[in-house]
Amino acid sequence: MAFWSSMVLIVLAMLSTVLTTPSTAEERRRSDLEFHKWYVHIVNNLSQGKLLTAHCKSKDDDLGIHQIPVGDEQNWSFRQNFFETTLFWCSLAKDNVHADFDVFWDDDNFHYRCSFKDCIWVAKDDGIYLKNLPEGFDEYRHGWKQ
Ligand SMILES: *[C@@H]1O[C@H](CO)[C@@H](O)[C@H](O)[C@H]1NC(C)=O
Ligand SMILES: CC(=O)N[C@H]1CO[C@H](CO)[C@@H](O)[C@@H]1O
Repeated sequence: MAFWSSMVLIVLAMLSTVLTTPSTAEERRRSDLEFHKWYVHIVNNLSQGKLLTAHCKSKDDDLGIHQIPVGDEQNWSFRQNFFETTLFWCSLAKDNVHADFDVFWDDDNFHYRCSFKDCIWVAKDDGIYLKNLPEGFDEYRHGWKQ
């Protein structure tokens, strides 16, 4: 009886170790990233000298309206805050079309594309691309809307 109850306790102790280890690894990853500095870039790669109008915001900051000439960019940096999930979004416009989308959020697949530092959004004639920095190509992400 005592033998079986101690076996049960040992098994439970082992299980709880197995179940809690990933969460401490996750916490460690989060504290590594907590004071991590990120850059977001909005690049105008439109043809024919078209101006790109960008209006980007977070919950706390309105970065204002920027007119970005071809070949130029708007960029800003910030430190990620894991206690209030950091999120930026933009409204981009050219001619009579626009695209509204998130430009920074908390997601490993997204952070990977930024090489954990530079999230580069490129406006082209056919839509908005996100640079996949580690793999070296531009991924089509959003179309222009009327
Ligand atoms: C940020 O944008 C400016 C143009 O507004 C550019 O001159 C500068 O090189 C950019 N910085 C980075 C780190 O890309
Ligand atoms: C940042 C970026 O993607 N720049 C490209 C803009 O388009 C020209 C060709 O039209 C490319 O050479 C640049 O690399």
